[in-house]
Amino acid sequence: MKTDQKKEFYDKLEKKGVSRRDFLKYCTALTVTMGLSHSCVGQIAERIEKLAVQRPPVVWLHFSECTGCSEAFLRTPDVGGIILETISVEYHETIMAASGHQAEKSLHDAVEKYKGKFVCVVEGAIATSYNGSYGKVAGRTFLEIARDIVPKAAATIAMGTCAAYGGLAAAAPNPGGYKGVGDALGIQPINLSGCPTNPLNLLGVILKYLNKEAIELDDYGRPLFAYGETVHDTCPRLKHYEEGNFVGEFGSREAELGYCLYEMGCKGTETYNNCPTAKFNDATSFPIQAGHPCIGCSEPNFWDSMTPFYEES
Ligand code: FSX
Ligand code: F3S
Repeated sequence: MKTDQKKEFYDKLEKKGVSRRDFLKYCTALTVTMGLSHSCVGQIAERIEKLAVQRPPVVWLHFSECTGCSEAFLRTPDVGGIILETISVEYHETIMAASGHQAEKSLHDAVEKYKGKFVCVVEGAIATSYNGSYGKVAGRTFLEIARDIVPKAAATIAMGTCAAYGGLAAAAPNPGGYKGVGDALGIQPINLSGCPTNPLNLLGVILKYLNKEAIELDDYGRPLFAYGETVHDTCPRLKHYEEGNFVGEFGSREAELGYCLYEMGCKGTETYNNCPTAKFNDATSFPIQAGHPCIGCSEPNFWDSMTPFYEES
């Protein structure tokens, strides 16, 4: 990477309030998230710098969801800022200035211009019953839009549990026949489940993909680097659970965090995700650290299988 390009990249980040030091902090978090050793932090930083020159085109589709997955990265100034400097978002309904016919035109133009080259990120579930008539944008059903655009992409990422497995919209009785992108189209996208997805995992997948590294998936289509272990496996409260006495060593991080929440109905033991290490809100915290049991949000059908979230005792 040329020095002036590098400088431009860091200047842009600086304007977004992300210092070089912050950048390296997130490269370290990403390195851990990707299961690499600390000695790889420099390589990860270089890869992101290179990406910032390539800026792969991304077409981001919204179907049935709450936009929480977009919010999770847009509201994290640091990680979100890095993502927005390393990809070129050609179409994204939440952040684009255009609306109506103009927005439709920009979608069409982006797909034609980058046909076979863009990464399609899908957020939200797709209605399949009654020819998909439960969900439409600009007169076309989600199903029609997905069938038209997804095959033209170089790769498809299902962002969030809704896009991966149907999520909330697919909860029983699911009259609209909502499904995840993979099931609705009969393809295998990269499923980044979670309600919402951790933005760091999106960055990790984009890095691996552009580096032409194989992305190993689990049985549910999730990258093993991020979903290879349960939340429980890496939970900072685990010590209490293992010792069975629910008391951490005085002064230890575990003791500060408090007791294991298993008895409170925490689903961390059956939920695969890297929340305890990747964390949310620019690596500030995650549900269990904030004192709430895991509700299993990255598992298929969690709205049906992990509920009720609360019960009167
Ligand atoms: Fe679903 Fe994401 Fe939950 Fe919301 O898009 S995974 S409802 S956080 O926004 O899709
Ligand atoms: Fe979801 Fe559990 Fe992580 S609720 S955000 S998988 S701790």
